[in-house]
Amino acid sequence: MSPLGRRQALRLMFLLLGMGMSLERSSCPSQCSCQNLAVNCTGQQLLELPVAIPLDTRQLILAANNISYLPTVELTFLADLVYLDCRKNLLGDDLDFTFLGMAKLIYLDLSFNNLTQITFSTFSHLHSLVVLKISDNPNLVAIKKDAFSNNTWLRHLDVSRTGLTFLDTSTVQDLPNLSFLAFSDNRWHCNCSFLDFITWVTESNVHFPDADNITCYTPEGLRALKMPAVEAQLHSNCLTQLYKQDYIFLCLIGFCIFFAGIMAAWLAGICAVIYKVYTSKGEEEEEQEEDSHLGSALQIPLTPIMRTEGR
Ligand SMILES: *[C@@H]1O[C@H](CO)[C@@H](O)[C@H](O)[C@H]1NC(C)=O
Ligand SMILES: *[C@@H]1O[C@H](CO)[C@@H](O)[C@H](O)[C@H]1NC(C)=O
Ligand SMILES: *[C@@H]1O[C@H](CO)[C@@H](O)[C@H](O)[C@H]1NC(C)=O
Ligand SMILES: *[C@@H]1O[C@H](CO)[C@@H](O)[C@H](O)[C@H]1NC(C)=O
Ligand SMILES: *[C@@H]1O[C@H](CO)[C@@H](O)[C@H](O)[C@H]1NC(C)=O
Ligand SMILES: *[C@@H]1O[C@H](CO)[C@@H](O)[C@H](O)[C@H]1NC(C)=O
Ligand SMILES: CC(=O)N[C@H]1CO[C@H](CO)[C@@H](O)[C@@H]1O
Repeated sequence: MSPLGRRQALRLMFLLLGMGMSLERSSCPSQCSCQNLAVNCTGQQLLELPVAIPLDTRQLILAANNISYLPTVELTFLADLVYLDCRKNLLGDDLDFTFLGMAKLIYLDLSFNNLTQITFSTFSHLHSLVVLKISDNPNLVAIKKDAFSNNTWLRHLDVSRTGLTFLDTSTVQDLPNLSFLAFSDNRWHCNCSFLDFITWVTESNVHFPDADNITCYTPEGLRALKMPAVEAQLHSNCLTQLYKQDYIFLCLIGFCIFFAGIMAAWLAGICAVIYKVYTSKGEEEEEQEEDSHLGSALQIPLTPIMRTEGR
Protein backbone atom coordinates (compact mmCIF):
# COMPACT_ATOMS: atom_id res chain seq x y z
CA MET A 1 0.00 0.00 0.00
CA SER A 2 1.38 3.46 -0.87
CA PRO A 3 1.92 6.05 1.91
CA LEU A 4 -0.91 8.09 0.40
CA GLY A 5 -3.25 5.13 0.49
CA ARG A 6 -2.27 4.39 4.08
CA ARG A 7 -2.95 7.99 5.14
CA GLN A 8 -6.35 7.87 3.47
CA ALA A 9 -7.23 4.62 5.20
CA LEU A 10 -6.17 6.14 8.52
CA ARG A 11 -8.32 9.22 7.89
CA LEU A 12 -11.27 7.02 7.02
CA MET A 13 -10.77 5.08 10.24
CA PHE A 14 -10.74 8.26 12.35
CA LEU A 15 -13.78 9.52 10.50
CA LEU A 16 -15.71 6.35 11.24
CA LEU A 17 -14.56 6.41 14.86
CA GLY A 18 -15.63 10.05 15.23
CA MET A 19 -18.99 9.30 13.64
CA GLY A 20 -19.47 6.43 16.01
CA MET A 21 -18.63 8.60 19.01
CA SER A 22 -20.86 11.44 17.92
CA LEU A 23 -23.67 8.97 17.25
CA GLU A 24 -23.18 7.66 20.76
CA ARG A 25 -23.32 11.17 22.22
CA SER A 26 -26.29 12.46 20.19
CA SER A 27 -28.17 9.36 21.02
CA CYS A 28 -29.77 10.84 24.14
CA PRO A 29 -33.09 12.54 23.31
CA SER A 30 -32.77 16.28 23.85
CA GLN A 31 -35.39 16.59 26.62
CA CYS A 32 -34.13 13.58 28.55
CA SER A 33 -31.19 12.69 30.75
CA CYS A 34 -29.33 9.50 30.02
CA GLN A 35 -26.96 7.48 32.14
CA ASN A 36 -26.18 3.83 32.72
CA LEU A 37 -28.67 2.56 30.13
CA ALA A 38 -31.41 4.62 31.79
CA VAL A 39 -33.30 7.37 29.97
CA ASN A 40 -35.31 9.78 32.11
CA CYS A 41 -37.75 12.12 30.34
CA THR A 42 -39.93 13.04 33.34
CA GLY A 43 -42.19 16.08 33.06
CA GLN A 44 -41.15 17.43 29.65
CA GLN A 45 -44.66 17.98 28.18
CA LEU A 46 -43.81 15.41 25.52
CA LEU A 47 -46.67 14.59 23.16
CA GLU A 48 -45.10 11.41 21.82
CA LEU A 49 -42.29 8.94 22.38
CA PRO A 50 -38.99 10.86 21.92
CA VAL A 51 -36.86 9.84 18.92
CA ALA A 52 -33.29 8.56 19.18
CA ILE A 53 -33.66 6.63 22.39
CA PRO A 54 -30.52 4.43 22.60
CA LEU A 55 -31.38 0.92 21.46
CA ASP A 56 -29.72 -0.71 24.46
CA THR A 57 -31.81 1.25 26.99
CA ARG A 58 -32.90 -0.83 29.95
CA GLN A 59 -34.91 1.75 31.88
CA LEU A 60 -37.18 4.31 30.23
CA ILE A 61 -39.06 6.89 32.28
CA LEU A 62 -41.71 8.90 30.47
CA ALA A 63 -43.67 9.92 33.57
CA ALA A 64 -45.74 13.13 33.72
CA ASN A 65 -45.94 13.99 30.02
CA ASN A 66 -48.82 14.31 27.55
CA ILE A 67 -48.18 11.16 25.53
CA SER A 68 -51.38 9.73 24.09
CA TYR A 69 -49.96 7.03 21.87
CA LEU A 70 -47.08 4.51 21.98
CA PRO A 71 -45.75 3.41 18.55
CA THR A 72 -45.37 -0.37 18.49
CA VAL A 73 -42.46 -0.49 16.04
CA GLU A 74 -40.28 2.00 17.94
CA LEU A 75 -40.93 0.13 21.16
CA THR A 76 -40.02 -3.15 19.48
CA PHE A 77 -36.53 -1.75 18.76
CA LEU A 78 -36.03 -1.36 22.52
CA ALA A 79 -35.75 -5.09 22.96
CA ASP A 80 -33.63 -4.84 26.14
CA LEU A 81 -36.10 -2.72 28.05
CA VAL A 82 -36.90 -4.11 31.49
CA TYR A 83 -38.46 -1.02 33.09
CA LEU A 84 -41.03 1.26 31.48
CA ASP A 85 -42.69 4.03 33.45
CA CYS A 86 -45.54 5.84 31.65
CA ARG A 87 -47.45 7.10 34.66
CA LYS A 88 -49.36 10.39 34.36
CA ASN A 89 -49.81 10.52 30.61
CA LEU A 90 -52.83 10.50 28.30
CA LEU A 91 -52.57 6.93 27.05
CA GLY A 92 -56.04 5.83 26.17
CA ASP A 93 -58.40 3.72 24.21
CA ASP A 94 -56.63 0.76 22.82
CA LEU A 95 -53.22 -0.53 23.86
CA ASP A 96 -53.81 -3.94 22.27
CA PHE A 97 -50.74 -5.19 20.37
CA THR A 98 -48.67 -2.22 21.58
CA PHE A 99 -46.15 -4.22 23.62
CA LEU A 100 -45.09 -6.83 21.09
CA GLY A 101 -41.32 -7.22 21.14
CA MET A 102 -40.63 -6.56 24.80
CA ALA A 103 -40.15 -10.05 26.15
CA LYS A 104 -37.73 -8.77 28.83
CA LEU A 105 -40.02 -6.14 30.32
CA ILE A 106 -40.40 -6.71 34.07
CA TYR A 107 -41.86 -3.44 35.31
CA LEU A 108 -44.69 -1.55 33.61
CA ASP A 109 -46.39 1.48 35.12
CA LEU A 110 -49.49 2.75 33.27
CA SER A 111 -51.18 4.38 36.25
CA PHE A 112 -52.82 7.84 35.94
CA ASN A 113 -53.70 7.42 32.28
CA ASN A 114 -56.93 7.02 30.35
CA LEU A 115 -57.04 3.28 29.67
CA THR A 116 -60.49 1.91 28.94
CA GLN A 117 -60.11 -1.86 28.79
CA ILE A 118 -57.56 -4.66 29.16
CA THR A 119 -57.85 -7.71 26.91
CA PHE A 120 -55.66 -10.75 26.34
CA SER A 121 -53.85 -8.94 23.51
CA THR A 122 -52.85 -5.99 25.71
CA PHE A 123 -50.13 -7.73 27.76
CA SER A 124 -49.99 -11.23 26.27
CA HIS A 125 -46.47 -10.78 24.85
CA LEU A 126 -44.97 -9.55 28.11
CA HIS A 127 -43.89 -12.96 29.29
CA SER A 128 -41.52 -11.64 31.97
CA LEU A 129 -43.81 -9.05 33.52
CA VAL A 130 -43.58 -8.99 37.32
CA VAL A 131 -44.99 -5.58 38.31
CA LEU A 132 -48.02 -4.04 36.62
CA LYS A 133 -49.59 -0.80 37.79
CA ILE A 134 -52.83 0.25 36.10
CA SER A 135 -54.39 2.12 39.00
CA ASP A 136 -55.97 5.58 38.69
CA ASN A 137 -57.45 5.03 35.24
CA PRO A 138 -60.97 6.32 35.90
CA ASN A 139 -62.27 5.16 32.50
CA LEU A 140 -61.01 1.60 32.85
CA VAL A 141 -64.25 -0.40 32.92
CA ALA A 142 -63.29 -3.90 31.79
CA ILE A 143 -60.51 -6.39 32.44
CA LYS A 144 -61.20 -9.49 30.38
CA LYS A 145 -61.14 -12.86 32.04
CA ASP A 146 -57.94 -13.99 30.28
CA ALA A 147 -56.21 -10.59 30.40
CA PHE A 148 -53.18 -11.83 32.40
CA SER A 149 -53.17 -15.48 31.43
CA ASN A 150 -49.76 -15.14 29.72
CA ASN A 151 -48.22 -13.10 32.55
CA THR A 152 -47.42 -16.05 34.79
CA TRP A 153 -44.60 -14.22 36.57
CA LEU A 154 -46.86 -11.39 37.71
CA ARG A 155 -46.31 -10.69 41.42
CA HIS A 156 -47.57 -7.15 41.94
CA LEU A 157 -50.83 -5.92 40.43
CA ASP A 158 -52.47 -2.59 41.25
CA VAL A 159 -55.98 -1.90 39.89
CA SER A 160 -57.11 0.64 42.50
CA ARG A 161 -59.21 3.72 41.69
CA THR A 162 -60.51 2.68 38.27
CA GLY A 163 -64.03 2.40 36.87
CA LEU A 164 -64.13 -1.37 37.28
CA THR A 165 -67.42 -2.91 38.42
CA PHE A 166 -66.42 -6.53 38.13
CA LEU A 167 -63.33 -8.73 38.08
CA ASP A 168 -63.64 -12.41 37.36
CA THR A 169 -61.98 -14.39 40.14
CA SER A 170 -60.13 -16.62 37.67
CA THR A 171 -58.37 -13.55 36.21
CA VAL A 172 -56.20 -13.27 39.32
CA GLN A 173 -56.73 -16.62 41.04
CA ASP A 174 -54.76 -18.52 38.41
CA LEU A 175 -51.63 -16.34 38.62
CA PRO A 176 -49.15 -18.67 40.34
CA ASN A 177 -46.76 -15.94 41.50
CA LEU A 178 -49.19 -13.22 42.56
CA SER A 179 -48.36 -11.88 46.01
CA PHE A 180 -49.73 -8.31 45.99
CA LEU A 181 -53.11 -7.14 44.72
CA ALA A 182 -54.58 -3.69 45.34
CA PHE A 183 -58.17 -3.16 44.21
CA SER A 184 -59.85 -0.61 46.48
CA ASP A 185 -61.94 2.40 45.43
CA ASN A 186 -63.48 0.83 42.38
CA ARG A 187 -67.17 0.77 41.51
CA TRP A 188 -67.70 -2.83 42.57
CA HIS A 189 -71.06 -4.35 41.75
CA CYS A 190 -71.73 -6.61 44.73
CA ASN A 191 -73.64 -9.60 43.35
CA CYS A 192 -73.06 -13.29 43.97
CA SER A 193 -70.08 -13.34 41.56
CA PHE A 194 -68.44 -10.74 43.77
CA LEU A 195 -68.96 -13.06 46.73
CA ASP A 196 -66.83 -15.59 44.83
CA PHE A 197 -64.13 -12.96 44.54
CA ILE A 198 -64.30 -11.94 48.22
CA THR A 199 -64.23 -15.57 49.28
CA TRP A 200 -61.04 -16.04 47.30
CA VAL A 201 -59.61 -12.86 48.88
CA THR A 202 -60.20 -14.14 52.41
CA GLU A 203 -58.77 -17.56 51.66
CA SER A 204 -55.70 -16.76 49.52
CA ASN A 205 -52.16 -15.94 50.66
CA VAL A 206 -51.92 -12.83 48.48
CA HIS A 207 -51.32 -9.55 50.30
CA PHE A 208 -54.20 -7.09 49.89
CA PRO A 209 -52.87 -3.75 51.17
CA ASP A 210 -56.25 -2.04 51.35
CA ALA A 211 -58.67 -4.92 51.92
CA ASP A 212 -60.52 -3.14 54.73
CA ASN A 213 -61.29 -0.15 52.49
CA ILE A 214 -63.03 -2.09 49.73
CA THR A 215 -66.62 -0.96 49.31
CA CYS A 216 -69.60 -1.76 47.10
CA TYR A 217 -70.88 0.83 44.66
CA THR A 218 -73.98 -1.00 43.44
CA PRO A 219 -76.62 -2.24 44.23
CA GLU A 220 -78.04 0.73 46.12
CA GLY A 221 -78.74 -1.34 49.24
CA LEU A 222 -75.07 -2.27 49.69
CA ARG A 223 -73.51 1.10 48.69
CA ALA A 224 -70.41 2.01 50.72
CA LEU A 225 -70.63 -1.18 52.77
CA LYS A 226 -67.12 -2.37 53.71
CA MET A 227 -65.61 -5.77 53.16
CA PRO A 228 -66.37 -7.95 56.21
CA ALA A 229 -69.97 -6.65 56.29
CA VAL A 230 -70.38 -7.11 52.54
CA GLU A 231 -69.21 -10.67 52.83
CA ALA A 232 -71.74 -11.47 55.57
CA GLN A 233 -74.55 -9.80 53.65
CA LEU A 234 -73.75 -11.51 50.36
CA HIS A 235 -73.31 -14.83 52.13
CA SER A 236 -76.85 -14.75 53.45
CA ASN A 237 -78.31 -13.40 50.15
CA CYS A 238 -76.54 -15.81 47.81
CA LEU A 239 -76.71 -18.88 50.02
CA THR A 240 -80.47 -18.62 50.69
CA GLN A 241 -80.87 -18.34 46.92
CA LEU A 242 -78.89 -21.57 46.66
CA TYR A 243 -81.01 -23.25 49.34
CA LYS A 244 -84.21 -22.34 47.51
CA GLN A 245 -82.87 -23.93 44.33
CA ASP A 246 -81.83 -27.00 46.30
CA TYR A 247 -85.29 -27.38 47.85
CA ILE A 248 -87.02 -27.17 44.48
CA PHE A 249 -84.61 -29.76 43.10
CA LEU A 250 -85.18 -32.11 46.04
CA CYS A 251 -88.98 -31.78 45.76
CA LEU A 252 -88.75 -32.62 42.08
CA ILE A 253 -86.63 -35.70 42.77
CA GLY A 254 -89.05 -36.78 45.54
CA PHE A 255 -91.99 -36.45 43.22
CA CYS A 256 -90.21 -38.47 40.50
CA ILE A 257 -89.47 -41.30 42.94
CA PHE A 258 -93.06 -41.25 44.20
CA PHE A 259 -94.45 -41.32 40.67
CA ALA A 260 -92.05 -44.10 39.61
CA GLY A 261 -93.14 -46.14 42.64
CA ILE A 262 -96.82 -45.82 41.73
CA MET A 263 -96.10 -46.77 38.13
CA ALA A 264 -94.06 -49.80 39.21
CA ALA A 265 -96.82 -50.96 41.59
CA TRP A 266 -99.42 -50.48 38.90
CA LEU A 267 -97.38 -52.43 36.31
CA ALA A 268 -96.70 -55.20 38.81
CA GLY A 269 -100.43 -55.40 39.57
CA ILE A 270 -101.28 -55.71 35.89
CA CYS A 271 -98.62 -58.39 35.43
CA ALA A 272 -99.95 -60.28 38.44
CA VAL A 273 -103.49 -60.15 37.10
CA ILE A 274 -102.41 -61.33 33.64
CA TYR A 275 -100.32 -64.08 35.21
CA LYS A 276 -103.25 -65.21 37.34
CA VAL A 277 -105.65 -65.22 34.40
CA TYR A 278 -103.23 -67.36 32.37
CA THR A 279 -102.44 -69.82 35.15
CA SER A 280 -106.07 -70.21 36.27
CA LYS A 281 -106.77 -71.58 32.80
CA GLY A 282 -104.15 -74.26 33.53
CA GLU A 283 -103.80 -76.65 36.44
CA GLU A 284 -105.76 -75.90 39.61
CA GLU A 285 -103.57 -77.77 42.14
CA GLU A 286 -100.63 -75.25 42.09
CA GLU A 287 -102.86 -72.38 43.12
CA GLN A 288 -101.61 -72.33 46.72
CA GLU A 289 -97.95 -71.85 45.63
CA GLU A 290 -98.80 -69.17 43.07
CA ASP A 291 -100.69 -67.20 45.69
CA SER A 292 -97.55 -66.86 47.78
CA HIS A 293 -95.57 -65.76 44.64
CA LEU A 294 -98.22 -63.17 43.95
CA GLY A 295 -97.97 -61.89 47.50
CA SER A 296 -94.23 -61.19 47.21
CA ALA A 297 -94.69 -59.65 43.75
CA LEU A 298 -97.11 -57.15 45.25
CA GLN A 299 -94.90 -56.32 48.24
CA ILE A 300 -91.76 -55.31 46.33
CA PRO A 301 -93.17 -52.23 44.54
CA LEU A 302 -94.70 -50.98 47.77
CA THR A 303 -91.32 -50.26 49.38
CA PRO A 304 -90.38 -47.15 47.23
CA ILE A 305 -93.66 -45.52 48.20
CA MET A 306 -92.96 -46.00 51.86
CA ARG A 307 -89.46 -44.50 51.40
CA THR A 308 -90.75 -41.29 49.87
CA GLU A 309 -93.26 -40.96 52.66
CA GLY A 310 -90.36 -41.26 55.11
CA ARG A 311 -88.59 -38.12 53.64
C1 LIG B 1 -36.09 11.36 36.64
O1 LIG B 1 -36.04 12.76 36.61
C2 LIG B 1 -36.86 13.40 37.55
C3 LIG B 1 -36.79 14.90 37.36
O2 LIG B 1 -36.05 15.23 36.26
C4 LIG B 1 -36.45 13.01 38.97
O3 LIG B 1 -37.30 13.63 39.91
C5 LIG B 1 -36.52 11.52 39.10
O4 LIG B 1 -36.04 11.14 40.38
C6 LIG B 1 -35.70 10.84 38.02
N1 LIG B 1 -35.93 9.42 38.13
C7 LIG B 1 -34.96 8.51 38.17
C8 LIG B 1 -35.35 7.08 38.34
O5 LIG B 1 -33.79 8.83 38.06
C1 LIG C 1 -50.23 18.78 28.81
O1 LIG C 1 -51.38 18.53 29.62
C2 LIG C 1 -51.58 19.50 30.62
C3 LIG C 1 -52.73 19.06 31.47
O2 LIG C 1 -53.33 17.92 30.99
C4 LIG C 1 -51.85 20.84 29.95
O3 LIG C 1 -52.00 21.83 30.95
C5 LIG C 1 -50.67 21.21 29.06
O4 LIG C 1 -50.95 22.38 28.35
C6 LIG C 1 -50.39 20.10 28.08
N1 LIG C 1 -49.17 20.41 27.35
C7 LIG C 1 -49.08 20.31 26.05
C8 LIG C 1 -47.77 20.66 25.45
O5 LIG C 1 -50.02 19.93 25.36
C1 LIG D 1 -60.38 9.46 27.91
O1 LIG D 1 -61.05 8.51 27.10
C2 LIG D 1 -62.41 8.84 26.90
C3 LIG D 1 -63.05 7.68 26.19
O2 LIG D 1 -62.21 7.12 25.23
C4 LIG D 1 -62.50 10.15 26.14
O3 LIG D 1 -63.85 10.48 25.92
C5 LIG D 1 -61.82 11.23 26.94
O4 LIG D 1 -61.80 12.42 26.22
C6 LIG D 1 -60.41 10.84 27.28
N1 LIG D 1 -59.86 11.81 28.20
C7 LIG D 1 -58.68 12.36 28.01
C8 LIG D 1 -58.23 13.32 29.06
O5 LIG D 1 -58.01 12.11 27.03
C1 LIG E 1 -49.15 -17.09 25.44
O1 LIG E 1 -48.46 -18.14 26.12
C2 LIG E 1 -48.49 -19.36 25.43
C3 LIG E 1 -47.82 -20.38 26.30
O2 LIG E 1 -46.70 -19.89 26.94
C4 LIG E 1 -47.80 -19.21 24.07
O3 LIG E 1 -47.87 -20.44 23.37
C5 LIG E 1 -48.50 -18.13 23.28
O4 LIG E 1 -47.81 -17.89 22.07
C6 LIG E 1 -48.56 -16.85 24.08
N1 LIG E 1 -49.34 -15.90 23.35
C7 LIG E 1 -48.87 -14.73 23.01
C8 LIG E 1 -49.79 -13.85 22.24
O5 LIG E 1 -47.74 -14.38 23.30
C1 LIG F 1 -72.43 -9.90 38.51
O1 LIG F 1 -72.22 -8.70 37.82
C2 LIG F 1 -71.29 -8.79 36.75
C3 LIG F 1 -71.08 -7.39 36.20
O2 LIG F 1 -72.26 -6.69 36.07
C4 LIG F 1 -71.81 -9.76 35.71
O3 LIG F 1 -70.90 -9.88 34.65
C5 LIG F 1 -72.02 -11.12 36.36
O4 LIG F 1 -72.56 -12.04 35.45
C6 LIG F 1 -72.95 -10.98 37.55
N1 LIG F 1 -73.04 -12.25 38.23
C7 LIG F 1 -74.19 -12.79 38.63
C8 LIG F 1 -74.15 -14.11 39.31
O5 LIG F 1 -75.26 -12.22 38.44
C1 LIG G 1 -58.75 3.44 54.33
O1 LIG G 1 -59.56 4.61 54.20
C2 LIG G 1 -59.33 5.56 55.22
C3 LIG G 1 -60.30 6.71 55.05
O2 LIG G 1 -61.06 6.59 53.92
C4 LIG G 1 -57.88 6.05 55.11
O3 LIG G 1 -57.62 6.98 56.13
C5 LIG G 1 -56.95 4.86 55.27
O4 LIG G 1 -55.62 5.26 55.07
C6 LIG G 1 -57.30 3.79 54.25
N1 LIG G 1 -56.48 2.61 54.51
C7 LIG G 1 -55.80 2.00 53.56
C8 LIG G 1 -55.00 0.82 53.99
O5 LIG G 1 -55.83 2.38 52.40
C1 LIG H 1 -41.56 -17.69 42.84
C2 LIG H 1 -42.52 -18.52 42.08
O1 LIG H 1 -43.53 -18.97 42.57
N1 LIG H 1 -42.23 -18.71 40.80
C3 LIG H 1 -43.10 -19.44 39.94
C4 LIG H 1 -43.77 -18.49 38.99
O2 LIG H 1 -44.57 -19.23 38.09
C5 LIG H 1 -43.86 -20.16 37.31
C6 LIG H 1 -44.85 -20.83 36.40
O3 LIG H 1 -45.27 -19.99 35.43
C7 LIG H 1 -43.19 -21.19 38.18
O4 LIG H 1 -42.40 -22.04 37.37
C8 LIG H 1 -42.31 -20.47 39.17
O5 LIG H 1 -41.77 -21.39 40.06
